This record gives sequence, C-alpha cells and structure tokens, in this order.
Amino acid sequence: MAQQERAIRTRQKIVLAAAELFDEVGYEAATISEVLKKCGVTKGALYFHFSSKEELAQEVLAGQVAALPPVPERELLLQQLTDEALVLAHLLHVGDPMVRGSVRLTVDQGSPHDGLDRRVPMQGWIDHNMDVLSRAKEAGELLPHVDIPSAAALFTGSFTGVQVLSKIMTGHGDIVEKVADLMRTLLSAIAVPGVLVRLDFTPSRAEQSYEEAARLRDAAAVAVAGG
Ligand code: XVR
Repeated sequence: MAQQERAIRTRQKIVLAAAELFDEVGYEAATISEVLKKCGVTKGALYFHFSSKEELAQEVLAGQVAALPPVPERELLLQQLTDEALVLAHLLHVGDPMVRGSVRLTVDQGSPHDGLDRRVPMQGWIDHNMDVLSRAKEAGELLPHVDIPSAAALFTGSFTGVQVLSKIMTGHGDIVEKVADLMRTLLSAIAVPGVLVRLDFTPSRAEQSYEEAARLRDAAAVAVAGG
C-alpha cells in the first residue's frame, strides 16, 4: 500500500473513532487518550494528523454532509430531497457512528467557549438544500411563491428539531417515520399539486435508498482504488 494511502486510512480511522466517542460521551468528556484506545493508533500518529481534541471535533463536524452517501438521481428533485432526508434518518436510526457523533456535536450546546464552529455542517446542509430547491424551481416543481433561502433553512431547522425530539422520546426508534411525516408536511406547502401526488413518502424508502446509495458509493470507491 502506498504511504500516502496508508496515511489517509489512518486519518479516517482516527476521525471515525473520535466520532464514536463524541457520540458516546459528548465533546466535553471526550479525551484524546480514549480516542487512541478506540482506534489503536499511536499517539505520535494521531498528533501528526490532529493537534488537539478541538481539531478532531471540527473534522468530524466537517464530514457530516459527506457522511450521507449520495442518493442516485431521481426523476423529481423533491423526491431526491425526500430520499436524502430519509437516508439521513436511517443512518441515525441504525446508529452510524460518523453521523451520530457529528450530529451530537452539532446539537449539543457545549460551553460557549469550547471553540467549536457548529455552523459548518448546518451551512453545508442549507447550501445543499438551496441547490436542490433551485433546481426544483427551474424544473417547475415548486409553487411560485416559494422563497428558496427561507425554505432551505426551514428544512434543516425542522429536521434538527424532529431529530432531537425523536432522540429524546424513543432513542431514534421512530426517526424514520417522523422524518417521513416532516417531509410530507413541508413539501405539501411548496410543491405544485401535480408533483405532490407523485411523491412517495413511504418510510421503507429510507433503507432501500440507503442500500442503493451505499452500493453506488462502494462501487465508486473500488473504481478509484483500482485506477
Ligand atoms: O437539510 C437536511 C436535508 O438536506 C433535508 C431535509 C438535513 C439537515 C440535518 C441537520 C443535522 C444537524 C443536526 O441534523 C441534526 O439534527 C437532508
């Protein structure tokens, strides 16, 4: 294995272990020595990649949007957005460490001086929603009154609220159903009638879309590795 590739893998191992730990104990209580125990990397190797717990946490936050495997293109952009929300809900439901750790870091308020910039993943989601909704508008899927920036922020804000509620009430047991409800309700307010009737909010799309997206991502990774 090339040295560079080994370094990338080590780095990924460290970030994943950190995400797992942040999910379990939160930012404040997490320590670098616990991360080391989890990933079995030497202290020197960890400090080569990251100089502090804060830097590690910021990397976990930065990886949040990319932790969602890209959902294959759907005929309707609003179906695409629905399926993305469902896949994210699925990953929280099954306890994906990267997603869970990163989301916990985002929503835990922490101390005001912990230095973490929690806007990074949130802005990433809002930008992504802006992009999908703008394209939906161009494709004639949205009602004429819809304000794209406000809708983009509303999707991210309300997903977060539903996620927190589901975590508190059921430990994410019902998050897929709740996110399906959320998407049905929000899209009812912004989609043109002809599109709305074609949208599918069945919760089982979450797992199906995840499998589909993960297969595509793995195939792409193999293609890259194979050269
Ligand atoms: O905006 C999002 C989607 O594009 C459409 C609904 C998801 C936003 C997730 C935000 C994340 C951070 C905290 O979840 C939290 O609870 C997928």
